[in-house]
Formats: sequence, C-alpha cells, structure tokens
Amino acid sequence: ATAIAPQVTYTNMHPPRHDLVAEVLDGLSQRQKTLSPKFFYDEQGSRLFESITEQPEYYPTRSERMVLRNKAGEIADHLGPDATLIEPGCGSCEKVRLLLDALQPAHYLAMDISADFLLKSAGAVAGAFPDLDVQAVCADFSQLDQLVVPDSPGRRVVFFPGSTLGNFSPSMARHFLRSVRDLVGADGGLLIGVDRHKDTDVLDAAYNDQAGVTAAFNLNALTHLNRILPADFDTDRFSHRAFYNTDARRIEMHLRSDCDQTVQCAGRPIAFREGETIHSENSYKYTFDQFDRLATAAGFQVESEWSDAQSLFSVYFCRI
Ligand code: AVJ
Repeated sequence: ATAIAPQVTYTNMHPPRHDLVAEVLDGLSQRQKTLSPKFFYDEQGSRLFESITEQPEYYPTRSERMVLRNKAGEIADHLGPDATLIEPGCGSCEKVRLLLDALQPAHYLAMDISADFLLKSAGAVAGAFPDLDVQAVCADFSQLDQLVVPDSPGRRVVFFPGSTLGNFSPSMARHFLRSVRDLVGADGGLLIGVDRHKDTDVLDAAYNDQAGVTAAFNLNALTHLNRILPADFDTDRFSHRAFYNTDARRIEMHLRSDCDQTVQCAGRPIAFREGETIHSENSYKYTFDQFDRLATAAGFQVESEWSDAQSLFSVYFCRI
C-alpha cells in the first residue's frame, strides 16, 4: 500500500491485462456474444455513468439519494460506533458522503476497478472528512476475498448502493453476498441499495434517455476494448439497445451490429452478422420477497427496508 495523502493509502490489485483480454475473447466467442459490465468503466465510462445519473429518466440515483439523506440517522443506529465501511464499486463516492456525518465510521475502504477515478474520489472524501481513515483499493468484485481490512472495535459493514447487485445473475448475486458475509463476519452487516421491479415503460425510459448518454456509455465499452485489447471496433457500426425482459426481471443492454462485419480483437477476427448483438449488461430488479429470499440464501437476515416516496428504489440493512 502507498500513502497518497495523509489519511489515504492506495493498493493496486487491478487484474492483469492478459486475464482481461482472455475474459473478453471468451465472451465474444460464445453464441450469444457477451461482455462483462466492468468494461464500461474506464475513466471516460465512469464519467458517462455519472452523467447518466443526472438524466431525468434515470430515477435510481435520485431515489436512493433521497432515502440515504432522509434515513442516515436510522442507518447510523444499525451500524453503531467505530464501524468499518467497505464499498465495492464506489465510483464517485457520492453516496457514502451522504452518510459519513451521521455514521462517523472509523475506516472507509473504497474499492473500484477504475484506478484514476478511484484515486480522485477517495482523495476527495479524505479531504472533506479529515478524521476518517481512507483506504483506496483498485480491484474488481471477484477480489473481495483478497481485501486486507483494518481492525477496529466497531462492526464491519459492506455498503453496496446504486443497485450494482443488479449486474449479477441471481446465482452470482448469491455467491457475491456469501463472500460479503465471509468478509464482514459474525457481527457484520450489509447496507445495500436495490432497484425495484416496476412498469416496463419506466424502466425502458431509464435505460434509453433522450439525450443519448446511456447509448454513449454502452458504446464506450467498445472504445475501451479498442484501447486495452487492442481492437478495431467502429462505434459508428454498432448501436445501443436496452429493454426490460419482464420474465427474467432484468434490463438487458446490448450492442447491436448494424451490418455484417469482422472486427480484429487482440489479433483474432470476430465476425458479426447484421443485427447480431453483444450482450453488455443485465440490470436485475427485485421485489421485496425476491430480495429477502436472496439475502436469506446468502446467510443474511433483512433487518430494515427503506424506500423513497414513490417506492421506486429500496435500501436494505441486513445482518448475519
Ligand atoms: C451501475 C449497474 C446500477 O444497472 O442501472 C445505468 C448501470 N447501465 N445505465 C444500472 C447502468 C445503464 C447501473 N448500475
């Protein structure tokens, strides 16, 4: 770990490039081509995601922010003093900042796949909360079990806002929550934001904003691949598709090839037919019962649920 500011230490556990290349090629070799949503988040992608959260159609961030702001006191009662907060996929750290005054944790461990973005956000948290010990770790979600968490007398709580859980399939979500349980231990907790199942029209609009920011975000994954593989995707020959799959209760995002074409990816030709897609993201939506069942299957008990006035989004506190 490196000290980057008086109270911030930085640990780089970013997965090696050849692992990422192998993962991309594996996904693009399947019959339904797939790409992990983590490839959205280079620095430009993290910036585009921030812009998505400001679009009028994208309600989740606004709804969750309202809950966190209004319920910070109640949330603090669940956590108790001197807690260690661990946030996988912290992005801009904007959500945790709504809680820090009320929670007064001893440590904040911020984890994200985008190193530059992480360092800026974690540094800004440290600047705004001079008494807080901040650890920044560049890693992806699969590396949760490798984290070195500082000792403290309070509870360990994983903070997982923003419906990031929605990116996981139900079985991956169960797996992930079990690794969270192992990380936080017997006295630990989970504070998690989950988007709710709702009308298709509302969901479709949220992932097809008028300004085209979600489209740009989706297409930026190809630009990111061009740089890291490298590859020669022409973003003018792909288009954004997003729709709610009501049976699976998930938004699906795809990158649709607008013509027959062959793209060179890390020296391998990948052929696309016109209309063929790369499935770039799932965003699962949960009813209370569905989330409760998932949490239970992973060894958690739901202790509290808070929602916004329109019941669009839920924040849960779970304990072991
Ligand atoms: C960051 C995964 C919660 O699923 O709503 C937003 C990502 N993708 N618009 C979501 C996203 C398209 C977002 N999560």
